Amino acid sequence: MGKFISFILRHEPKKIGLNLDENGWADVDDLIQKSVMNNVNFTKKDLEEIVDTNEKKRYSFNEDQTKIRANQGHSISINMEFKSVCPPEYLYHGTVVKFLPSINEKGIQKMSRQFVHLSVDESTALKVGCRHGKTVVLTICSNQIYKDGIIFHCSENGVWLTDYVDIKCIFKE
Ligand code: HQG
Repeated sequence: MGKFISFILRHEPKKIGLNLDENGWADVDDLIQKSVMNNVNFTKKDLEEIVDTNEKKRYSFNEDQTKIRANQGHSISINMEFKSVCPPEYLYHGTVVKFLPSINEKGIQKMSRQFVHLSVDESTALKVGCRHGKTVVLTICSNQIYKDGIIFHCSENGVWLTDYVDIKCIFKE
């Protein structure tokens, strides 16, 4: 169910005929109804449990719990109204060995997502990277990038987001 919600709220709401507003919010009743019509059955209580217990805090309700959205990770174009924030000196990007030649040539790109995703610590980055294969954690000189005028955001669930990381900003010992 978590995977389904993630897919719908981040990538393909149209798959079940759901509309997200410009800030990524879906109407909770509409989401439940359209999911049921597509043979995915859950209740509002199930959604509340997912929002509360998801280990990465991937989703949030609005104040009166009539709307839900993913906190980050979108490939569809929505405006999360993220503020620009000063990042810590270093952030981490978990990737895999097979992507390194391309990253070394082109830098870290957002690929299919709205942003490049960066982690606050190495162990989180390791978990992100291992989804794709043999993991490598890259240390990013985030504060340096910020000083160069590049904007950073931090999502509700603590994932750092930016547009692009140039290879010169990947820390090498
Ligand atoms: C790589 C999960 C070749 C990049 C995670 C990554 C995260 C390049 C892959 C969130 C490249 C994209 C996002 C280049 C970047 N050449 N490969 N120039 N630049 N890449 O899944 O960061 O669990 O879109 O290193 O926890 O892995 O779903 O991004 O390996 O927070 O909540 O291209 O997804 O969140 O992969 O993960 P992804 P990501 P959830």
